[in-house]
Amino acid sequence: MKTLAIKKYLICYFVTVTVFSFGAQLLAQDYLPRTWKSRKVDLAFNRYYDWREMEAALRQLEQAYPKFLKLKSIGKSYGGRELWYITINNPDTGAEMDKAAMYIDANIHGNEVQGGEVCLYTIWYLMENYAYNAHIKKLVDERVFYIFPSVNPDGRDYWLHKGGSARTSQFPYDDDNDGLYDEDPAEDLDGDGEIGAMFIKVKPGEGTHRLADSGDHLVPIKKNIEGKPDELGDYKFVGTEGIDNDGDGRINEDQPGGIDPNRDFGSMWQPKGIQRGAGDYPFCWVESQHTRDFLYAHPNIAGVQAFHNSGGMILRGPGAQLRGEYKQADLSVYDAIGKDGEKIIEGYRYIVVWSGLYTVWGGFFDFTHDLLGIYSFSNELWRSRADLDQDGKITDEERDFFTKFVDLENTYVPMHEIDHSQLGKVIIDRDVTKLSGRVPPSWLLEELCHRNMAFCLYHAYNMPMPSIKKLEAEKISGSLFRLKITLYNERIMPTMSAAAIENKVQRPDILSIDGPVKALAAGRNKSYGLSQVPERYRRYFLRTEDSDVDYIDQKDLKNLRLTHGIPGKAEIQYEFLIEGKRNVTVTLDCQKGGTDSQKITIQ
Ligand SMILES: [Ca+2]
Ligand SMILES: [Ca+2]
Ligand SMILES: [Ca+2]
Ligand SMILES: [Ca+2]
Ligand SMILES: [Zn+2]
Repeated sequence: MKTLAIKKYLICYFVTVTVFSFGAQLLAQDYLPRTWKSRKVDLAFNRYYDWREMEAALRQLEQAYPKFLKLKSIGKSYGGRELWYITINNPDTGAEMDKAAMYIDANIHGNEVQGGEVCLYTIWYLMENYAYNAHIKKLVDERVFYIFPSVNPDGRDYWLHKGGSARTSQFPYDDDNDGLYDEDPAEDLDGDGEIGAMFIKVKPGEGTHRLADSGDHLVPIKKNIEGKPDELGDYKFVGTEGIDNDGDGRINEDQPGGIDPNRDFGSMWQPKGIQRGAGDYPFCWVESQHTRDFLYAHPNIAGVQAFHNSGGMILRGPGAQLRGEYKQADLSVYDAIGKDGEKIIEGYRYIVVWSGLYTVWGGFFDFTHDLLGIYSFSNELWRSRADLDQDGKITDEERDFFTKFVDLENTYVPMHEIDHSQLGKVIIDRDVTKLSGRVPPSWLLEELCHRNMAFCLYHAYNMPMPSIKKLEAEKISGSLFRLKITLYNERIMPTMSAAAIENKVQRPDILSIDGPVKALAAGRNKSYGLSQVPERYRRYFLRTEDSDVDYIDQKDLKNLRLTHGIPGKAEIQYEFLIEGKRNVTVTLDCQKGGTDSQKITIQ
């Protein structure tokens, strides 16, 4: 009997594991809260995923949550990798295009990998918590998410597998202008997956470096105030790890690729003489063509986040001063979200690219803000935790202490010697592996994922949420009626950004009346609701002050174009002069925020 019982148990267990993919270990954890106990997909967020592993994780999530998740590709990268993305939509609460959508991408710079894990965490977290967390449920029910864990998977895999320089696209590019393309890549000569720095031993005084006092790594020699050496160096830096493949006397001077994909977008674009890393023309990179086409096909996108590293920044545009500052109405939206972002992501600063970082021409979020009218942020992920006394500066001593006694030298690579085919005995020294510096140590990755996801969710929550609040019909005389329509947008973002209005890049919202009645005149009630609009939001409201002029001249008054959209956190009212006593359906149709319909009987 005992054997039989065990067999039965094993069969049940096998079926459970196969059908539901529950981890064996989780089954037994009855003491955990239900949010943990019922997890369907067990993913680790203290590690990095290469593109094959990322695809497997995304498929696992899609299989566990088929109702909400769809895994698709927008096309292939230059290197032939699929550009995967996940759509999160609850079909029970409406069609995808009928809700405001949040677009999140990562890793456009191939070496800036951890945004990929933030994306994966976001999908995983939203799904695993949907059934238990009312706020998450509301977000998933109200919004759509398009999540791209890497828009440069060629660069991601190159960096994870080979190391070294992988910021750019992998599209061939002649960095040193010798007519040859990518002819001198770095080589991982010692096979440790890292591209280190190479040094040769020289006579004292001829070197750039010396042995550190600890004796286990090299440090640059100190220089005096005139820039002259203050001590004798006996190790000379000769280049990054690799050989001189083309015999031009230089090492690793033309590595794979060279076009900076985040200088390739067709907004404030400049050629390479002005903007280093630019291609021959905007959108010359196949990956950015795919991204652009996806964005064009999804006018429901109201929020954009593009993850980079590093430095701990919540960046907004513009990328260049020449663009001029954003309109006040847009600034108040950016400020409201960005400043709260500083609270959500500990230690990050909300800053403007050109003034707080550096000038960027042809950057992704200039394109999404200016040419698509989308409120766009870009987070520079990860800020070192080695500022132990929290005075805002990290000294060498603090860094060494952190590495040794907090990170426990997880990323430490001892200095070592190799035989170089061209240079003889060469010292390779790099202090730390690639999984440090620009990315967090593994044990801090999950926190980074969570906080940055939380910021994206805050951004997504504050996308427009327009609705028809009230319909009233007043009889004027006979079959003439005044129809009053009160519209409400309960969130911070307006349905149309000032950039979208100014650049005419978004179809206006449409307020339509469907039914056998005539609309003789229509206009916005300018004085309506002004006193109810909080002082700080009046600027959104006042922005629409000339909109009645736009639509009164319109030929088709039953489909009113609200050319200034609906301001954030505000109510506005439209009035129609209607002839006819019938049932009518009033529909508000916003590209960014969906549709709302209500019926009224006019009598
Ligand atoms: Ca070359
Ligand atoms: Ca190159
Ligand atoms: Ca190496
Ligand atoms: Ca060379
Ligand atoms: Zn970057």
